[in-house]
Amino acid sequence: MKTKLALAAIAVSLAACNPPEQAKAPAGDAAAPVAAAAVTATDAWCRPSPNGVNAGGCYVTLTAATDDRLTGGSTPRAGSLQVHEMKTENGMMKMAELTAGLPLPAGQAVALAPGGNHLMLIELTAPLVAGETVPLTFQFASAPAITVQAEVRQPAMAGMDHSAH
Ligand SMILES: [Cu+2]
Repeated sequence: MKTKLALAAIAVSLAACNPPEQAKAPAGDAAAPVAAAAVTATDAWCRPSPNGVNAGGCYVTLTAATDDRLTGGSTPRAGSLQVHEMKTENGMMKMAELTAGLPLPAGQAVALAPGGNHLMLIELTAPLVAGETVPLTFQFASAPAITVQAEVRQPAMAGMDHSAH
């Protein structure tokens, strides 16, 4: 587990070393390799982390241009960022890491939202406080990594503060 997270962190650092796609793609160079189209991220936000809890849930909607997969991510605000799913076991809602990643079918907006698939920030460096902004970097099987700014805010629906996320 530790090793895997460390490797994921290394992969993120390597990806971060590459200049942005637009900067390095020479127009009209037929010999250039075909760059994987970027994934679009919208409505990134995080729930304020409950008192004393060292983890937080974040959400985003991702749209891939071609079939892709969200394989993981990172944030300077936490030790690790995992992709989780919610599933029912013996009548209980439980969450589990999507170790194989989350499929992103071409052109389809895939929403990570409360009660379903979500991003889990583990080992927060500090509590997530409403009003602040958290940078989240996502890695994909094909597309280049992207970084979005997630706003920390209460969920639109009140009265769900006791759900895990
Ligand atoms: Cu979770």
